[in-house]
Amino acid sequence: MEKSKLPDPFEKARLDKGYGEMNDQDDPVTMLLRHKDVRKSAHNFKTFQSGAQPGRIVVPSEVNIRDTRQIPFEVDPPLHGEYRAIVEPWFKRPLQEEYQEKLTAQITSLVDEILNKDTVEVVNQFALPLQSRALTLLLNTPFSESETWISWGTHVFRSEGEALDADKANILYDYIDAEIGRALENPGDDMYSILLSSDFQGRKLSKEEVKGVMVLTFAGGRDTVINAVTNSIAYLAEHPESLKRLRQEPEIAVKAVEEFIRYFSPLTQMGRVVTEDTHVCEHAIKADSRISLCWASANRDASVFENPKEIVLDRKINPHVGFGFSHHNCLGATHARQILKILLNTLARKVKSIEIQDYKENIEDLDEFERKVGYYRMNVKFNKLT
Ligand code: EMZ
Repeated sequence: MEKSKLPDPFEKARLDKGYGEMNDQDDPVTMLLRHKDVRKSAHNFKTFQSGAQPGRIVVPSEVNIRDTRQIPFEVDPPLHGEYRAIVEPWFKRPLQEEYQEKLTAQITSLVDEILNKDTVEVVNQFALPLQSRALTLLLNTPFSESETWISWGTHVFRSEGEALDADKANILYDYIDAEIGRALENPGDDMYSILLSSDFQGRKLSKEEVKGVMVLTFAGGRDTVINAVTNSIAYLAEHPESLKRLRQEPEIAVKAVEEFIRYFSPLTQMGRVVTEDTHVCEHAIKADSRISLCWASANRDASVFENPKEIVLDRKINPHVGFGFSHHNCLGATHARQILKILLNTLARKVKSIEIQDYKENIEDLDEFERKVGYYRMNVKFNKLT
């Protein structure tokens, strides 16, 4: 099998019964596997809520390492929409030309850097710095901050081999508290200052609310972006014809990004807490238990996607749910899409071929299922286009 393949562990269960079950820290999860059920349930915030105890909709649950409610992620409508309206314009800035120019400059310089090396460990020497540096643009903070964030590794709540790491989480909380303190004392045009001065229901956002948005911003787009970048490189290594096609038809990068997000599904699933006894796929679900919307499974649903196991670079119809679905769709998606598009175009312009030397896969243990999400490490050699 190709090394860059991400197999679909859900196929049989999706076809047979439509759901899977996993135990997560004694708070079991019924995973919805079909595209139709995932979308329908994502809409139904009354029965399937996000605004439960902070951390509970995440799988693995973060209730033991987090009290701060992530905003707008862990809030249900109608309040959700009010918060979202405040943060949305800020998260749409990556559409601005000036923003994209800065992002292009960052990515170009990183690609130039790796082209001068013999071997590159893609996760830590490329994807992580790329994500952290780009985050300085999203937060509008000094570039030098990225050094601190890089030192935290690929996930702010997890370490390799450890699903939840409370010590690590505290480093993030302390950092954000300090930054909020700094912004209060000395406001500027960074994201903390902008949020602290935002009007919400006739008052300013509180420190705790701002912290909630910031924790989401640091946590939500980190391992997901890193996995998307690393998986893209693995794919291009094994598909030089795609690299060539992107060079000849740079305009297809927009479609390629969507297809990569569908195929990689960087976030496997997101939970909801059930508010009343109900049924999914003829399976009874009790109030106060958890379900999950399994984006990764929905994105391989053959009743929606032709050849779901293949990457079709310019797939025409692509209603993937890789960025979630409905009102909670990914707030960082605009930023993530720009990063990936610029990355693909930059690699196509500068790289002739990529050779994978060795790697260690990151496999999620979902009880009934095991899912490859990316790599802990991947050593590659980039060959320059001359
Ligand atoms: C949460 C989540 C958001 C969670 C869209 O996903 O991402 C996870 O990586 C974090 O651990 O806290 O932010």
